[in-house]
Amino acid sequence: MRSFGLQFITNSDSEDQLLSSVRCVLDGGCRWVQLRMKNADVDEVLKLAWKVKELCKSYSAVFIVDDCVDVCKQVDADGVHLGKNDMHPREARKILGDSKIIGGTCNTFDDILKVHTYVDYIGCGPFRYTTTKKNLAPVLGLEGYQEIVWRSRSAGINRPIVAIGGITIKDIPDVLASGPNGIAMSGEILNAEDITLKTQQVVSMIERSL
Ligand code: TZP
Ligand code: MG
Repeated sequence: MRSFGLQFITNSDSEDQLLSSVRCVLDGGCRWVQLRMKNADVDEVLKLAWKVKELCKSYSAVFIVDDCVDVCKQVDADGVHLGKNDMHPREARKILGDSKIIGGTCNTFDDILKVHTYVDYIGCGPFRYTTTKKNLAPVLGLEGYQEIVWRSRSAGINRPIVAIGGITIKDIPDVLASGPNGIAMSGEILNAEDITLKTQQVVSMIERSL
């Protein structure tokens, strides 16, 4: 899988806000969107998934659905992102086949050992404390990434590792220098006064740092 640099993760329960944020990040040059709706039921996720899929398609952006393998299949999204309490990527692979992107959350090297053969990328974090996710695993910091990425590469595991959790634009050079191949972000972008401009800045910072 080629690296898409920035994965934007939605974080809104309001349809208008969510769709507007997706439009803004796409306008700002983000080409990898994850639909994450933690407080919504599956019907709401499905409804929004159709809409976000169309938006992503019009920008040739990759569209990933969080948690819901069925929604991914139903709307023919590009892929699904699975946490440690979701369906195991092995099962998801059976359902979705090889053409879909499967991302898996890992907080430790042992987590990576368990899923790396079934996933296309590894979401690895949290870099630091964030309020965007509940039940956060212990923070990794730069040293955590250095160790996890080094152990993975030494073991011949070459899946892209995407850093996540409390990352700000200023962190990007150091986080990427510590080993990960991409950055997933929510709050830093959504809290900006101008989401499109912030996305442009983040995308260019990632491009300069990779
Ligand atoms: N998984 C680990 S941290 C996180 C998720 C979904 C939240 C990322 O959002 P933010 O606002 O960039 O910390
Ligand atoms: Mg999940």
